[in-house]
Amino acid sequence: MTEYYDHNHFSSLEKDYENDYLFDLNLIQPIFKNYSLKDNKLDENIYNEKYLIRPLSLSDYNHGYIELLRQLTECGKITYEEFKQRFYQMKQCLNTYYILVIEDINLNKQIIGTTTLICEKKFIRQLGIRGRIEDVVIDNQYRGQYLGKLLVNLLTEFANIICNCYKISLECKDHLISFYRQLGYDHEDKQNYLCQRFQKSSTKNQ
Ligand code: 16G
Repeated sequence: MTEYYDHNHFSSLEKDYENDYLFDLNLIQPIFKNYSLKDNKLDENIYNEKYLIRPLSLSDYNHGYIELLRQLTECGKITYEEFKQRFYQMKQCLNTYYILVIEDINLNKQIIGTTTLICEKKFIRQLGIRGRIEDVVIDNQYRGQYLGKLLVNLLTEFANIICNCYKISLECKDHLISFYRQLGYDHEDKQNYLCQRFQKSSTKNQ
C-alpha cells in the first residue's frame, strides 16, 4: 500500500498536538447537549459522574487504548511511534475520522470504551457523505452500563446532524444484531455484506 507520509510535516505537527485531540471537541458538544435532554445521566460530556467522553488523544496510548481494542480483534504489536504516526495520518484527513473514547475518571484516565465514525466523501447522492460505525468496544469489566449504546447513539447523531451523512452502516457478529437494531440499524432489503480477506504479516499465525 502506498502511504503518503511526510515525516517533517508530522514532526512539526507533533509539537503542536502532543496533548491534542483527534478532532475538535467543540464539534460534538451540541450533540452532548441534545442527548443530555433525553438521558439525564449525561452532563456535558460526563456520564453518570464517572466517565468522561471525549475524542481520542495521543496520550491514550499509555492508558490502555490498544489493549481495549484487543478485546475486539487482533491488533498486533504497535509501538508508540507507530501509534503516533497513524494518529496524525488520521488527523490530517479533515472531517473523516472521529474516534470517541470513554475515560474512567476514577481510574487514572484508563480508556474503557471506544467507537469510531468514518465519513466517506462521495460523488453520488449529490456529493453525499456516507458514515461507517467501526470498532465499538467496551471493556468487559464495564459492560451492562449502556456505555456502548451511549457511544453509538452519540456518534450516530453526530454523523446525521453535524456530518450530514445520508446513511450510516456497520458490520457486526450475529449475536449483536439485536443490540444494533435497538439503536436503529437494520438489514436493508436485498442488500448483502460481502467481504474478501487478505493474509497480512501482522495478523498471520494469530
Ligand atoms: C466488528 C466491528 C468492526 C471491526 C471488526 C474487526 C463494530 C460495529 N464492528 O465487525 O468495526 O473492524 O469487528 O474484526 O464494531 P476483524 O479484525 O475480523 O476485521
